[in-house]
Amino acid sequence: MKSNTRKTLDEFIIEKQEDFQYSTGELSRLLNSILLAARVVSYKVNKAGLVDITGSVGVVNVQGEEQKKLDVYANDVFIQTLVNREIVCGIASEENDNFITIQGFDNGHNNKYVVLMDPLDGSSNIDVNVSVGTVFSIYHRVSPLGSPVTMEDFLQPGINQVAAGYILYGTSTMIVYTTGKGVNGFTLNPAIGSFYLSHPNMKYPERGSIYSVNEGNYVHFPQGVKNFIKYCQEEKDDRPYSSRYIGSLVSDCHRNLIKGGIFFYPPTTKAPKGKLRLLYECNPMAFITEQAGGIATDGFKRTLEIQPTELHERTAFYCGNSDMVKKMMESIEKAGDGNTARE
Ligand code: AHM
Ligand code: MG
Repeated sequence: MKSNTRKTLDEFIIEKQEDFQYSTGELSRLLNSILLAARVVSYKVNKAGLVDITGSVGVVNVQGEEQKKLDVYANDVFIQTLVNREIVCGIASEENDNFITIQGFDNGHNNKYVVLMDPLDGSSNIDVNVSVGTVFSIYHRVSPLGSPVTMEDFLQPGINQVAAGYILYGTSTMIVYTTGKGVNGFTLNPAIGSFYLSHPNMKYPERGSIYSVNEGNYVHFPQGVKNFIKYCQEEKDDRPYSSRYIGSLVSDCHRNLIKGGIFFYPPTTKAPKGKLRLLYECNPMAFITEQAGGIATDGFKRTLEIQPTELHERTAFYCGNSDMVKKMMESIEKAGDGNTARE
């Protein structure tokens, strides 16, 4: 009998086919397309520093080739892979102002799914050799099959996600995803190009002991958030907790999922609604967080229940171990100054 850790992602997807809500194989093929693009991006990320991928867009290098920032490159790779395979009817990306409409092979609009993604999150970390990630979200379209996608297909609350995941380009490349039946993580063997099940059924530890926030923004945080940080630093019971912040959402959340902790990006004066994007970053992370037994909220409301009103909408975001997120919410409520940044 094969051990779990030897199972490839392809084998896992085939085995779990019946878990997929609309089990025609289309979602499996879509996930496989995302994996293909992830392998290409992973290869390129690993060569950062060796090739001209940290330069600015529009600059022509000595070979007469256009230099591309890695986030633009990743955006192109994911979009082209999905467009070429005609597997989705629309894509919205953090890198693009508007969503893209994709016609199927028959020139119709008969694909069921839309993908929303941040192709390379935390890309400023690339120049200093720190982990970055891709975050993606998959929804069933709400507009009728056969017609071009509409804004309503993309502005769905996160609760409607059919699948979501992230790819972490770290010391190894991993994909962690959910289809609403738990969370599983797979690690890429770069020599073979296959992802292997390395983290089955991921769950937050019972208690968290890490808090992750950009504390440089402390003076601008709502009072409840400040009080929570002070609570984490207090010498009492199992505290003080450890502060860990990479500044790369995928890496910070991934570490907290494994070790137990809370990640938060509250509103600041510079970003009064928070910095992170509801559709591309928070919703997929919230889906994974909940599936792993954690909580994701804007401070008051479950992230997955927020009704988006625009593609690039931002939100305050608190996610991680349920004990820690509950404590944060209590602290925000007790302070009574809402979720607003301080001047
Ligand atoms: P980006 O989408 O422009 O890369 O920004 C998102 C990133 C997240 O990965 C991370 O959590 C956050 O920005 C860090 O922001 P800050 O540098 O303000 O702490
Ligand atoms: Mg981002």
